[in-house]
Amino acid sequence: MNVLATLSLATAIATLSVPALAQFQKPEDAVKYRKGAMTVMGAHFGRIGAMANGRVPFDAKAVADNAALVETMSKLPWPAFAAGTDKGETRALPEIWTEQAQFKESADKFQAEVAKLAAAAKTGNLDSVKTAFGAVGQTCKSCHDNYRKE
Ligand code: ASC
Repeated sequence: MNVLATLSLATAIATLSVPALAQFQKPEDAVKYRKGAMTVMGAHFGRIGAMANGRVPFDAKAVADNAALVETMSKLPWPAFAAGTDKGETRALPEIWTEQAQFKESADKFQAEVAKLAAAAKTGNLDSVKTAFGAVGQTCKSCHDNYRKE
């Protein structure tokens, strides 16, 4: 095998097989990362909420832009719930690690509803946005109820 092929194979293997925590130097970094991702996501979700709830005038482009950001952000927190990141300044409950399949199912459901919100936002139809916004909010809430300390 030539050098380039060997290198690219090594890179591919490293990307696939490195445990999630290896993406972070220390467990605290993973905690900070996932909190940051949640904060940014919540900020953009909240801007849609302000329009869905009529507190701010509906602006279809702003909704679509914010929904696209929420969709991108929705993919980010999960690898940061790596093994060994249950300590420190976190409200994450131990069930995240003892019920990993259910936790993943909740995260997947959330991401699926966010994708629907982004699709609804592209139509520019306020009623569709309201419905999809509510469905996403339910998935936020159920995961927080089950997996986040008060
Ligand atoms: C938000 C936000 C959450 C969810 C949740 C929905 O805007 O920051 O955590 O909505 O409150 O129930």
